[in-house]
Amino acid sequence: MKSDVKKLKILKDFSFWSKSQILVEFTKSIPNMSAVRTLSTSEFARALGLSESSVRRLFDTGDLGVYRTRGGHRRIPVSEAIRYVRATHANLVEPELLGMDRVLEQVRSNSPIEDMIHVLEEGHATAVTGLMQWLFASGMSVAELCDGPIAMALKHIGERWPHDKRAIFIEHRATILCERALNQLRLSVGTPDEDAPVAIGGAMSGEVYFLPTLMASLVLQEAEFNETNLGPNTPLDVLADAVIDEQPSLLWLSISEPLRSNSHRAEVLKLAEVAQVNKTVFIVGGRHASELASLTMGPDNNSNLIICNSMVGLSKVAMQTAKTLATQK
Ligand code: B12
Repeated sequence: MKSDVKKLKILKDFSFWSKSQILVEFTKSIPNMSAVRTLSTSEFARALGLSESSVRRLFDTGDLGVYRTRGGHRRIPVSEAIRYVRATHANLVEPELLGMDRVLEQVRSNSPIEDMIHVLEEGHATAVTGLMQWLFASGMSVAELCDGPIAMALKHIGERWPHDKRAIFIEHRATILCERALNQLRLSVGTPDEDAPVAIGGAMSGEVYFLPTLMASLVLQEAEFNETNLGPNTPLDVLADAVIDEQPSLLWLSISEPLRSNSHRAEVLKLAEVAQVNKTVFIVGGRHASELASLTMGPDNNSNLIICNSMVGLSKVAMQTAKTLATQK
């Protein structure tokens, strides 16, 4: 396993920020650098098997984001190192320097889902974060990571030990560990331009599940939207007002709990109407989103309301929306 990790090669090609953007984004996205795990020039060089002079050239050209300590030393946040590895298809010679040592100790199989189940059940925060970063650095998109290893592992955890009171402890802990790791991953995804299209979303009143809407926000960040996640338990009229006030290009709603009544459905329909009037693409997903299917059929068909069951689907809709907006400019 260890040698597989060491030979890690990035599989896919992705476009990333311009060089100058990287430097600007850095300081914007990391307000307190002392709280962020960083690498020295020599550690980064060792991690990627480069010479220190090559790394210094990357600083000079702006290909690698860096900041200086008060003492004038250059430091590279781990999130930036991961972004660089993913963007350039670089080999990771010493992944442990990027905090992936816990992953090497923890993972047992060649299946990301099995590995995710293992680290979540064990409850090791650094291993969960390390595994997600490793999969992301290997070329998996945030959407694929969410639909695949994370959602599948949580599904498995939810089905295990139905009559064991420890199951609730493990479920709560796994959810919190995923939240923490996804927020950590956010730093490697990067911040879209200020004039990027806007997306707003959340989950409606009564919803406890916070991961689905957090995932949606991260997927939209990856699709280069300026996203605002209002989280679970958001009244639908707050979302409607947000559509009117903020004029987002895309609105998302996650429905993980059964819709309790027809009035609940009617509220979503009202929101869909507000979205349509404001030319906002409205995308609804989640385990119980299909209960809205009747709204998208029949004479009241609202063409702006899309029901979709995956983060990969959300990503596709977001990219299509961005493309359409670009042609309208
Ligand atoms: C973690 C968890 C909890 C935690 C929640 C912590 C929190 N605050 O978030 C706690 C322990 C509190 C909890 C409580 C309960 N839970 Co629970 N829980 C889970 C678990 C294990 C994971 C949920 C999760 O976050 N999954 C990750 C998300 C991202 O996956 P997802 O919801 O499938 O979303 C995917 C798609 O739907 C889609 N998607 C989602 N949103 C959106 C939005 C858009 C726009 C798009 C495009 C796509 C999209 O993409 C996602 C990624 O692929 C699930 C198991 C499972 N199958 O998911 C059980 C599960 C949902 N829980 C269940 C149950 C029964 C309960 C309780 C009733 C238990 C009890 N007896 O008290 C309570 C009810 C709480 C409530 N008030 O509703 C059942 C539900 C069964 C059913 N018929 O619906 C499940 C399925 C477990 C099981 N197999 O029985 N739970």
